[in-house]
Amino acid sequence: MNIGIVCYPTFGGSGVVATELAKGLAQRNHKIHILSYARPARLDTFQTNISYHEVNINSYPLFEYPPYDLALANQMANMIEFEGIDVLHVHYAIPHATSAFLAKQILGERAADIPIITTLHGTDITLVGSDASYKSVVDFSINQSDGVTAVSEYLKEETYKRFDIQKDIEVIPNFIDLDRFKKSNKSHFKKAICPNGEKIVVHVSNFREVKRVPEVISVFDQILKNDIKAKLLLVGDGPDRQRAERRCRELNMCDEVRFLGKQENVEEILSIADLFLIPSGSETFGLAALEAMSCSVPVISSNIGGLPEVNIHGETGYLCDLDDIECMARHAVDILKDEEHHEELSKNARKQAERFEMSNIVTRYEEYYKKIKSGL
Ligand code: GMT
Repeated sequence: MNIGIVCYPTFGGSGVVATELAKGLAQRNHKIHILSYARPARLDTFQTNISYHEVNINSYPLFEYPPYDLALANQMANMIEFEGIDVLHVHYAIPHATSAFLAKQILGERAADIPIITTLHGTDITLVGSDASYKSVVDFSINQSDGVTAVSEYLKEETYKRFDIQKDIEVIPNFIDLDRFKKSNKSHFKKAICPNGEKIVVHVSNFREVKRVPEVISVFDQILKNDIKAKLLLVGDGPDRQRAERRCRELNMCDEVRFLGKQENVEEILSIADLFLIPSGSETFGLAALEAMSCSVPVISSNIGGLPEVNIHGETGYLCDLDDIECMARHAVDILKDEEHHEELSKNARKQAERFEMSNIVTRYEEYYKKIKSGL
């Protein structure tokens, strides 16, 4: 098939899932056309069967806000027509599903049998999408899509609760490349960071408020106070970076915390991790947790959103109520102090990650494309 994939290019989950899906489909000889406003972070090397199209938005003095959605729709219409697209798969409802609807309207009969598939990822529903300024447009655009998928059961239910959706939503979860995300020997790296055999606690996110990075630091502070020698590696960057730095200064433990910024090869850092913390206030799936688990790292997360579908309490790690620092710290200390228990959780974490193995999920998307296309 000739498949158009539209996504945000950022390190955030939806862009990562879209790009990894593009790579998986390209390996199966589909021709993939990625459309975005910049080259996606995970599209870092040349890939046979993938072409990248950049959305051009020219500025004009009248436009205080350049109309990205229109430029996107225009380019989608061109792509469908001139590249012979069979399926257009957009990731994140806003504005991608809306622009896709417009592109299809522009082409009329010429695009009647080209399905628009929208994958809902999370904040497009739970935060941004539910905002009154966008809600009606999101409602409309989801209902106009020919196929709709969500990355977890939680997100599916939440979408039905928050919007007036008449479509069936198919749950196709996030996935993981088990060969890339596996524990590998990085002992030289571990020694450089922890010369005295300290434990390594890791958090990876885009440091938005919803990720609760200062809370990660508070949990880590409790770990140190329980006489565990440890280092905290914070991977990523974003708006809460300064608040996080302030929290570690207030707690007087900045020497034990390393801010590593955005990293391409997260699997190398996860390979030396003993524990992964993800205390998010909202998380429709938690791809970062899955990446950690695939590298055999136990996870302590909040008990919200789609996280319980990924992290299994008492098996692959622990889940605590939102903002319950004491609970997260207690479990963290137990895990880090008990090697046997740590070993068991690590094994289970990897096993659970295997349920989300990439090629199975890529097959599910392929089948879904065929099903929706044959219904048009
Ligand atoms: O979590 C983010 O800030 C990025 C966000 C996105 O929309 O790109 O991630 C969402 O989609 C990911 C991929 O499907 C999910 O794994 C994340 O849980 C979800 N984030 C939130 O719900 C906050």
